[in-house]
Amino acid sequence: MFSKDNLPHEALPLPDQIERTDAEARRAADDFFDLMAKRHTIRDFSDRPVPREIIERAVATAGRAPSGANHQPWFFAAVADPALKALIRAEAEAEEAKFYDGGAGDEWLRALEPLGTDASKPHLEIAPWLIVVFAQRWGTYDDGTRFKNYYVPESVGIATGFLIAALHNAGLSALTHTPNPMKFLNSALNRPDSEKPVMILAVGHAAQTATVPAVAKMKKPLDDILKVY
Ligand code: IYR
Repeated sequence: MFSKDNLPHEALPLPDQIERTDAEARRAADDFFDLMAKRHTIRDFSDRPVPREIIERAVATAGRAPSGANHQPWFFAAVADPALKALIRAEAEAEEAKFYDGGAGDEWLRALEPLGTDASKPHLEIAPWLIVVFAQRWGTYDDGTRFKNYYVPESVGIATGFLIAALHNAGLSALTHTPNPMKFLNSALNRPDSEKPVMILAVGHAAQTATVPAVAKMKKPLDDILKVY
């Protein structure tokens, strides 16, 4: 992280301003809705490789998200190495086995029934990439001193949303996977204690035979999520 010691406020004219008429804006809003409405979380991945450059570009897009004090408190570990994916799968499945064996509690397990999930996670090896999202609880300057980060869960959540949208825009599918606890990812990926694993995104092309649970198509109507004042 760059030092902010000698970084006074300086106002730049808004770069890259996009000018649209209301009609153009409406069309753009509709087009983006149509694109995003076609995004589905899947668990059936093809083993078709995905070039590293596409993953890099999508993570660069995530890095354009807004963040508390612009501290960008995120880190993404992109894993293609089969041995490392196998290790992550084994560790995740060990946690998931306890979860599905009752650790989650009845209400949570009932809530998951329509999804049809269980402790078996072969997709963690089949998907060509696993992107592990870390939240940086605190940061360090280049000289090693610590600084605070702000609104970390919010910032990392927004960046992860950018990432999922960027992957989808590139024709890739993703699964947001959150084994609990995820501390094993720090040792597997050699990340410092300052970083908290937030989720694993399995990323790749959907298998031809991929399915989604019917419940996933039941989205709340706009009236339930928006009130205009
Ligand atoms: N982490 C488990 C359980 C799970 C929890 C939620 I909340 C989901 O939306 C889906 C699954 C698993 O991945 O199976």
